[in-house]
Amino acid sequence: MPPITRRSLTAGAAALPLFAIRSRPAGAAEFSYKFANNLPAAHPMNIRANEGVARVLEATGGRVEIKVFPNNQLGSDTDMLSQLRSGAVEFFTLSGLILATLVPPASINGVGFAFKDYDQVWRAMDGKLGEFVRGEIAKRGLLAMDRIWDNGFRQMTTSTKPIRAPEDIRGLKLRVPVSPLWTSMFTALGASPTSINISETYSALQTKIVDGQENPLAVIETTKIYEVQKFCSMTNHMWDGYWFLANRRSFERLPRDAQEIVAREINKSALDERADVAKLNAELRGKLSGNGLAFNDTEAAPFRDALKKSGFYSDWHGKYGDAAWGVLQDTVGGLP
Ligand code: X2X
Repeated sequence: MPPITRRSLTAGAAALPLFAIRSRPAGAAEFSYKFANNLPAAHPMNIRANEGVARVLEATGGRVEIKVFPNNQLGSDTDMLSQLRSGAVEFFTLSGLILATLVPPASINGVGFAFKDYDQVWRAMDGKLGEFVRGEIAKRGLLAMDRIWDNGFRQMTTSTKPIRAPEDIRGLKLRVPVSPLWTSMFTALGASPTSINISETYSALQTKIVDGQENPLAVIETTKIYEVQKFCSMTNHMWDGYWFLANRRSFERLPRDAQEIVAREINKSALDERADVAKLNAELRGKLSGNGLAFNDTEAAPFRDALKKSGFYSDWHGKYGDAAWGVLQDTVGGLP
């Protein structure tokens, strides 16, 4: 019998698949993936995502574990998008408007004053417009789950004055997310927009680097932005949603049945989250008033006219092209 050496032991172990399987610590998942996002743990996105990943763990018999990293724990949106592309995180939710820094057509749902209500939003995003954008995302090595998650209709807040009409936006030092469409739209309205990730927005407002920002009420509440703002003007100036993105290589490494389970459960959570956010955005006005924000309503028409006069719609129509613009108009009707 040959002497037992380290070498023969290792070779023997490698030949025994059972040994390899057993070498996983007891209870550890075969795939341990990360989902990173920019919203506080209390936002419905994280609450529903936590439920979704628990269902994935259960339905895969413990093989697929997805850990949720909320609240920019892994960095800003800009950082997390790089991490997603390199595979350092496997999943990440990002606004289509910010994703447009990589996939330009993905900002199309943010065209100012395009959507009238949620009925139009879901018809477009669960229909042809969403399908078009997901196709564009797929061309860049990323995968988007079918159901987009709700961020919401966006409202403007400031520490200086209410926004009642387009003139009130002129000269306003406004935080916008890092995204060409946002910068273009608020430049067209005469503001001085500064691109700042959400992770830095509270302190930028607190230290008066900027005087205002714009977000759905559910974000204004969960990020506590209301603590450093005085006015909230209900402009509903665009609808914004989060694509649930996967690094394609990481996703395709999962066995087929696990891929299907992940997609099914994440898409289910998206629908749950949509219901929560719509409800919250409808209820929060009362709560935030109680916290000291002064609310006012606005009419869309003068803002739309101001954007039209500045050439905003014709510029972006040109950038997206007739085909994509036509798909948007199929749901929302004629744009200016
Ligand atoms: O950065 C923002 O304002 C936020 C949280 O709404 C997005 O992710 C686009």
